[in-house]
Amino acid sequence: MNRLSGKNVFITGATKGIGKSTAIKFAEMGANVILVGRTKSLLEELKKEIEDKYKVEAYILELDVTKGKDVEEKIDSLPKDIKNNIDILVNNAGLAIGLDKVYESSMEDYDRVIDTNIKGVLYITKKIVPLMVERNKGYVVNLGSIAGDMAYYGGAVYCATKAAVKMLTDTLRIELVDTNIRVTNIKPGLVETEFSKVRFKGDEERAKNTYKGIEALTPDDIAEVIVSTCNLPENVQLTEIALMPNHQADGRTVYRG
Ligand code: NDP
Ligand code: 8X3
Repeated sequence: MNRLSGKNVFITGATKGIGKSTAIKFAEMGANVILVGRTKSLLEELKKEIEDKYKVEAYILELDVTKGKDVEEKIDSLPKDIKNNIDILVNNAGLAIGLDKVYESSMEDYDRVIDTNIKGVLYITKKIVPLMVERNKGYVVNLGSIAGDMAYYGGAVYCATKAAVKMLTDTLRIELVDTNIRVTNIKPGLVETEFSKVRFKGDEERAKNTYKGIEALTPDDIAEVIVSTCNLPENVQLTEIALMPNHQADGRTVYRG
């Protein structure tokens, strides 16, 4: 059954990776999408692809989620009937930087990861959830990670931010318990995207090695899980979902053949 046709879905970090695949899968189901990211050209390309292929509406917001004032203003700039009728929010934009020891990482790197993965989620949530509360209707999906459940060498700040996403997500679910709004934390393991290229500041070789010898999850795999979750009957709320490739058992245990 398709419960998503005609819904309006707001997706941060939609220019590539998990966010882009998620936008396409929602559009395939007949949902309109609001695509958020910092790279205008990629947003425009995706909007065109989605509108041409799926005949739904795609809106673009060129937006850095770490800038609270811009978050408010750009969301306010959406057509009123879209802004006031956001059915699904996917807080996906996020990143990790480096794998250095916590006491050897730079303050700039601490700030960038914390600002994007925690404050970005908060700013977007603060702007959109009240609109859902007003309608007593909506779905919030946050991209956590198995990194939020288990620390690993060099992962201090990233793991801490994803543990924070878990707590923010759980708190939101508690605060919305008397509403029809559902809240889910999606916690993937290794997904092959540009995540590692960003983490290793453009070092393609090092990024590739992250996924060497395993069949990593793909952005489409995660998108399928997100879309299927949001398509469940309205009384069903999956609180969190951890998913990993077959040859990954937890944050540290990977079999590379
Ligand atoms: P990608 O690097 O492929 O995509 C990240 C997306 O986030 C891009 O669209 C990027 O767009 C956007 N983004 C980054 N910073 C900002 C910002 N300040 N404002 C707006 N958009 C921003 O990574 P993934 O698709 O892999 O990651 C998506 C999410 O999934 C992240 O939260 C990540 O932590 C999580 N995750 C990823 C896993 C993996 O193994 N890949 C595993 C578990 C969780 P642009 O640069 O154009 O702004
Ligand atoms: C990304 C997964 O294991 O690279 O959240 O931290 S991992």
